[in-house]
Amino acid sequence: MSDDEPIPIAATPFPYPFAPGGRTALVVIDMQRDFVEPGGFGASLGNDVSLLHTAIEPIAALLAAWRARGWPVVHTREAHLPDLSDCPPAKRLRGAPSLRIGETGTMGRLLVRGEPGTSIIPALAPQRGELAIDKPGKGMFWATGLHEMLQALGVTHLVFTGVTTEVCVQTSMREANDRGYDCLLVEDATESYFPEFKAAALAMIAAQGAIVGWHTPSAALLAALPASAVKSPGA
Ligand code: C5J
Repeated sequence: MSDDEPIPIAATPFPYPFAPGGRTALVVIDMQRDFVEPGGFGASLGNDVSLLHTAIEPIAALLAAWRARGWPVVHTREAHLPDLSDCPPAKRLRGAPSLRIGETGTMGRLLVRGEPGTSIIPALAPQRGELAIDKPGKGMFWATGLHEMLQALGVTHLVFTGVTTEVCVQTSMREANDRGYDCLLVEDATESYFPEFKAAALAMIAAQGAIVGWHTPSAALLAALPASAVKSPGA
């Protein structure tokens, strides 16, 4: 198979045309302590953060597969400037959390750039050469310059993982679809505090002939990745 030929991956609602040769970036959305660990923003909203932990191992396996092949990886963090000038009142004042964005919790100021809580959990920490972007919104393209970075790398396809499925993952996937990327969401590598919302998001994404994109389990994706693309150590 040539480097240009798409690889069909078993997916819902029909096979996903995976683009090999480094044209598919792995996207890891917001696997930061503020959403995944006790004491962060997710917990301040009353959520059980342990519900997100099942996604960690599948994401780690996908990261290993991408890294072995030298393919592009994008990590996002939902994080605001310290003066909160990029956090509109419509976001900051919404809901009734025990602590609001910018207030200080056990992991520093919630959702503020550079604070301990906005760092990505150690099991999935970004490596040198990977894109790691702070995004002030739910979508990864809003006010980040990411589209231009991906274009410069020649990326045309995106594989999505991370949290939460129906909020930042789905928003980012919709933004990506509007920008022309073919998007695949990995079912066991994304999670929500609300299992019913995760199920609904998956259904919405693939409805009407993959109106936003496809979804598949990580096992199906990993099994289909070309072994020939694995780089020898030191290459
Ligand atoms: C939320 C996110 N749920 N990363 N952020 O506020 O999904």
